[in-house]
Amino acid sequence: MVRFTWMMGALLPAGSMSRVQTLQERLFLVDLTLEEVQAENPKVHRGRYHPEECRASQRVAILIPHRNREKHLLYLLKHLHPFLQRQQLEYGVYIIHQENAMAGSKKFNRAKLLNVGYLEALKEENWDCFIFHDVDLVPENDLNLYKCEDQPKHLVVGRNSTGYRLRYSGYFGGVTALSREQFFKVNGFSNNYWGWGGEDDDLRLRVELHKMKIIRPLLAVGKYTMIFHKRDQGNEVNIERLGLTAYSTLLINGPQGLTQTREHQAVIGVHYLRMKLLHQVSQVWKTDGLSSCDYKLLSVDYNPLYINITVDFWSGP
Ligand code: UD2
Ligand code: MN
Repeated sequence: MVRFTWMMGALLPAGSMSRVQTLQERLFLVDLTLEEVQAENPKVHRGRYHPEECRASQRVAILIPHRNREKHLLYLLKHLHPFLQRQQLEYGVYIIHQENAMAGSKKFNRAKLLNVGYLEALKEENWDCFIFHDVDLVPENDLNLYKCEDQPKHLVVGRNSTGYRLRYSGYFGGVTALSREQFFKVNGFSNNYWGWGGEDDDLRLRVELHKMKIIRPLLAVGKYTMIFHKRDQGNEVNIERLGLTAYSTLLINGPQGLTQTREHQAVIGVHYLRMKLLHQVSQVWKTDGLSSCDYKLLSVDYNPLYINITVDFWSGP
């Protein structure tokens, strides 16, 4: 049984105390247990739910990449299940967990895990829509629909930790919704992004290359609370992807400087990144993605509130 002893104050983002406080208090109860969340969601079986009183318009798979974030997962499950049920969705929640048994594969690979989630989930059900979902992002508005549209959708317009603003115009991180066909068309994510950063921009470029247009809900609708966290071990900034400016900062200030100004680095690196990646993506998207996603499937476990897929990867830094 997992018990949490977080101080509430540590979870509260500065500048938005009163409104977020209510939400955080409701969501992030310090003594919450998985058993309690299960008891609150009796209609979810083996990670899946379908509405009884109507037929859902889409079958939606929620894919959550995961390693060492059990607390966040618990809080997300608590909030997401009732949220999805209020939207009368037919859905399944998949956790894709990265194990590190094999030598040389210690770095986290969010994008590759999400490719695995897509491939494995389709073995169980012909899901219409896929939601690629960070474990630490909690949607604040029920009108933010977890379903796919005729164009790829970016659902995180703003989050508490960045002042509820879109970080930059091409931003495509956090939570995205692509139909089975849209994701297949772009050959999924690249498998080559080890560590933090870049994989979301790469997916955006794939989408744009295929003449699709990213859509977003209104800012008031696309609001999220990100549960406070520091950078994980094994998910250090992926320097190659950050671009020249960020790299020179690294040379001047050392890795510590880069870590401390992560958000800023991501923004200044993005122009260089855009050109560099666009150039590469147009050449490699066909051979780097779903079609080349090799992994070792260690287990598929059915928990009451989610399906847990554990994988290990052969290569990586
Ligand atoms: C941003 C993006 C995220 C991704 C990342 C760069 C937002 C809201 N999110 O997240 O989508 O593009 O930058 O890679 O902008 N994770 C683990 N264990 C780890 C490391 C990561 O479970 O050790 C998972 C987890 O689901 C987490 C996600 O990967 O939410 C993204 O990692 P992060 O939360 O550390 O990075 P963050 O918040 O900067
Ligand atoms: Mn995060």
